[in-house]
Amino acid sequence: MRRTLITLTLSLSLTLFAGTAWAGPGCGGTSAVQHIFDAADEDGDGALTQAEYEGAGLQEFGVSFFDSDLDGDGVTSLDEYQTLYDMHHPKRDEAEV
Ligand SMILES: [Ca+2]
Ligand SMILES: [Ca+2]
Repeated sequence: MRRTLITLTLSLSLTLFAGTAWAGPGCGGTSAVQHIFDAADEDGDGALTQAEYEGAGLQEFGVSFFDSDLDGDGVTSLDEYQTLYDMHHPKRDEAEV
């Protein structure tokens, strides 16, 4: 039940977010999110399996693997992780992260 609510909320956020996100500052560089994601993505396929996600301890930031997989395809993509990250880290200088 809770997951459904989160997924709906994230879907709405993602829709609003998609139009402006990629024009913002930090575009073109390696962001903190990308860095975290790449470190967790052990096989480098651009998606985190549950084993990779939990192996990197990402659930300790407060979002379980199942909540991070927004579209339910069984892996967490960088876009999904970025969306979650932005929700939990309201806009501020990425250099502080
Ligand atoms: Ca992977
Ligand atoms: Ca997914």
